[in-house]
Amino acid sequence: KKYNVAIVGATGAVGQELLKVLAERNFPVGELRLLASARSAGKVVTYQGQEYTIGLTDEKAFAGIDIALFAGGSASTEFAQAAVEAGAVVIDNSSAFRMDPAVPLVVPEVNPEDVDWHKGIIANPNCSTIIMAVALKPLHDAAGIERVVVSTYQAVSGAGKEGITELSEQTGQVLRGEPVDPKVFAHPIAFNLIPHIDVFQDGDYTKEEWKMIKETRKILHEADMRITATTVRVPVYRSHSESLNIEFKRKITAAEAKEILAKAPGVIVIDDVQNKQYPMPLYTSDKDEVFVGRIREDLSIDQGLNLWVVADQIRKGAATNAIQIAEVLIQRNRI
Ligand code: 11C
Repeated sequence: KKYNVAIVGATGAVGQELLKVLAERNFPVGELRLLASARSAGKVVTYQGQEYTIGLTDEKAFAGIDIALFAGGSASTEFAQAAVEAGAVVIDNSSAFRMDPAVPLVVPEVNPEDVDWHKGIIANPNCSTIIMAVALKPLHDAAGIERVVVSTYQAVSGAGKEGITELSEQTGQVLRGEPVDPKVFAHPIAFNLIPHIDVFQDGDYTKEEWKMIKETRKILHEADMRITATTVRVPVYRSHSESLNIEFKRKITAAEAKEILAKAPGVIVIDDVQNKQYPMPLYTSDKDEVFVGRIREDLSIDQGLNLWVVADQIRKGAATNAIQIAEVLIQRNRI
């Protein structure tokens, strides 16, 4: 069976990646409908040797569509409901519905069964949340997580194509001794780190930090899990990195954790410190897995582990996860 698929926001960083991942995974696409805002509607793009004219996203754009992949942004709030009313299942990469109790928030390696209760919309979590959840889940199953301290090192492409342009331009400007003029980020990002992603909210945490806390609790079905986060933008094009300090209810050794993670779905362990082997964003980009290394016991507490986790946030953090959700929907007969 084939499915008619719409991509809303087809020209952005996530939209383009959705197209690549659909093709790579041989997703059973019937009709492919590429949609965007008025800014991009009418453009012609070539995909797998065929030309597609980008259509305008509006209420009428979803007739006959089975799966609507929303790449993110305000289109979700405006048009997701129209897509559902037209009979499509929406897989939404924006933050609009993630914390809605009536909407499943799904990472296929962690909580695939949550797709079963969808009512038309399934939310794709925030990229840094997905990457952390894939690494936490097998360890939580093994030893019970008591508390997580996470610090992120997030690539500029988390802010879209414009983030990449800003880092490239500023790097050249700094090297030439010219002044820089930050637009996408609050401060210069070339040769700098910015401990500020998205807007500041309660307790002086950023929205990105709150997403990591609240979304992880929902995905793991642990409403009270103690999690604290510091999210930082770094001058890297692609792949988010995360330092995790995890306290467990039961003792788990580094050797046990390595064994568990090596067998965990969607995880690749790269941890050979003698040979300087650990995950790095330069080498995890364009890959679908979550890479884990520097697995060691936290010597400051009795039952703790430290991990270094890296993954391509446009792939596993967005496009790949969304298409895996669509695959789970098909496997579980929920479409
Ligand atoms: C970033 N995590 O790296 C953000 C981008 O909620 O899907 C993704 C925002 C989201 O800037």
